[in-house]
Amino acid sequence: MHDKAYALFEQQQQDRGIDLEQVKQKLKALKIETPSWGYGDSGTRFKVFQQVGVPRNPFEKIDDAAQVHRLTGLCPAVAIHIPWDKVDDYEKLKAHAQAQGLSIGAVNPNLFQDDDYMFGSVTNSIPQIRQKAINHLLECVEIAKVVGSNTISLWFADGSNYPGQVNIRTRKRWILEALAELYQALTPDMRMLIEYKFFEPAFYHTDLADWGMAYDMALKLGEKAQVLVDTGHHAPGTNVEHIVAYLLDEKKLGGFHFNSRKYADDDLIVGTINPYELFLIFYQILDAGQDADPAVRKTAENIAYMIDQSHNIEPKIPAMIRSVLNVQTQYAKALLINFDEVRQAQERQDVLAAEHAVRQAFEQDVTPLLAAVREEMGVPVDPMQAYLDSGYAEKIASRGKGGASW
Ligand code: LRH
Ligand code: MN
Ligand code: MN
Repeated sequence: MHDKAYALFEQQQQDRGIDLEQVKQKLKALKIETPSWGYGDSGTRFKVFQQVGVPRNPFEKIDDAAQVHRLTGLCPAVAIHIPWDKVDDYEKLKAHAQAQGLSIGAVNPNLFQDDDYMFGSVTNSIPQIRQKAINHLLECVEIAKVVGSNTISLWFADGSNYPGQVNIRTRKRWILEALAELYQALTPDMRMLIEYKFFEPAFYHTDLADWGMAYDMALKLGEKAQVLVDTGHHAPGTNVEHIVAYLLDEKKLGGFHFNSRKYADDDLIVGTINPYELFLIFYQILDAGQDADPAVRKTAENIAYMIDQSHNIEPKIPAMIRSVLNVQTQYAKALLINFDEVRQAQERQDVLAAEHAVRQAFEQDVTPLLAAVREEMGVPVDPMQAYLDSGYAEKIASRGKGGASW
């Protein structure tokens, strides 16, 4: 059945001028990091529902991430958040991951859940609190060294609720000062990713509110600082793929936090609300991957793809599997764009033909392609069904309720 469907698909793509071997190679190289916090209990400000089988500690979060990787072949790294994933022995955490074929990915400092940070962390007007926040950033570099991670992923909740509450320019300087100290502490193979968000938890101003502010910081800091685009961190209507293209061209796009949003920073399963946006993001990345400038191509190849989602009512592991499969699907579709056709239409200024060339790839059914790729990768053709059949959910039920939550 697969063979027949694949043979037809192969013929169709050949007729469209697509090199399927190259497409398959790229699909096999796709890596998506999952977040440790996506396996724990989380919710909204109204309620955190406790689910059965939720990991009780960072080691069990890694076990669940390993299960996602075993079934999808897509997720060999797991991001950690400190202190949510604070342990006494980080060597042990690294070894625990390695024993299951995983590595520890981005280390995320947490500067938003300590009482001291009520009025800001690195932007607090009290110097001792700013220092405490900087010390935490430096501590995360040390943790990254021990767990073998080369990425520090930063997001600051700092902001204010009312006009006049703070001095925006002074805080801008403090945030750069803190980032510069962190930058100095990075080892040569490390990079720092600066994530922006326009609101929440602060509702009047956020110190790093948009890609321009994050870019400005990254530019001032140097090559090892890049911007992280969390797809949920934009005002409705924002053209995220334009931001992606701009940052790629400036060699400043470092990573993504993929998730879906309908209204705000909803952190829903990736690709469930606007899969076309995800496809168009990959279109920009693949286009930059063919740029004449090798530095742009290198930037496109070094993007850290990460999931950042929280589950309130969803079962955690299937929700994560759904997300990574949706990323894989949209990436596969973007790989089917005939870029020569797009370019030629652009040169002719043929608006409709250019749009058609892009959309046509989105409309392809990639099921046979993904089945073939999964078979060749030695993972189940239907990872979700394989999870449901695996007995893993029944096994972890013995953890009971009341696991880790943020
Ligand atoms: C902030 C954010 C950031 C945090 C994560 C838990 O909204 O996207 O990446 O680290 O959520
Ligand atoms: Mn994020
Ligand atoms: Mn977020």
